[in-house]
Amino acid sequence: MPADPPDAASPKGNSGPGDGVPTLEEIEAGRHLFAQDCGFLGAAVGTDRLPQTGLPEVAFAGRSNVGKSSLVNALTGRRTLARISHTPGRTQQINFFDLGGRLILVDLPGYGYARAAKADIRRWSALTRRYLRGRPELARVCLLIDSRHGAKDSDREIMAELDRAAVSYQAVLTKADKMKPQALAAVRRATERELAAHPAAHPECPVTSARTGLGIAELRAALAMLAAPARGG
Ligand SMILES: Nc1nc2c(ncn2[C@@H]2O[C@H](COP(=O)(O)OP(=O)(O)OP(=O)(O)O)[C@@H](O)[C@H]2O)c(=O)[nH]1
Ligand SMILES: [Mg+2]
Repeated sequence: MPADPPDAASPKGNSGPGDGVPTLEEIEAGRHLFAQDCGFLGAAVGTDRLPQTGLPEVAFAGRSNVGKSSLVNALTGRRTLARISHTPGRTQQINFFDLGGRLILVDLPGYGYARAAKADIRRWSALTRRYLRGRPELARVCLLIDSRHGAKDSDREIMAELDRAAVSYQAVLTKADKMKPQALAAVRRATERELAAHPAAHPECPVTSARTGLGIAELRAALAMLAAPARGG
């Protein structure tokens, strides 16, 4: 088996938001944004009206238990902002968080949890799909993928839907602390290869751990590029 190539910067360089390796300025902009106050704005369930903020939104999607709520907490440096659970399917509503009046973080219910009641699955997925399809404010979906498992068919369904809706998305590998470096590099390569076939997907797939903080500063930098400018300069 050939050796894994070193994790070098993308040869394409910074070709767009979230691509390549962030500069120090971008890392600092991300740190600054995510150090702002972050408050719970509200939740949507069932056929609720979705809140209107006029701010760009970044949504965190992925299978149940993949680590969506944990990633929101890690990004904002708060342990208890988004609820974390040992029970898959915990987040059953769309939760909106306001980050410094510049960016809305959206914690979505998970999909693909086999043991959840059918009615629950229908309710979550109808709400989540409605949100993902028809949300002009939605600047980016972070599609979280457990690095131990790689992309599953349920993730592929969501990718296809995001492609159809022309919603910009990027895959983010989670729970990297559970993986050996070589296996992690392999799952990253496989995921990036798969993303290359999806028109609305960013080509790079950052590796993160909410537990160790790996990749969090870089993801903050990528997401800060989507935020509204700070008020008053
Ligand atoms: N080792 C490790 N565990 C993690 C990490 N992120 C999340 N977890 C654990 O994974 C479980 C699920 O995390 P959540 O953040 O609740 O996952 P979720 O995707 O929001 O789950 P649902 O809301 O149920 O869809 C919890 O036990 C977390 O502690 C990580 O980076 N490393
Ligand atoms: Mg959750």
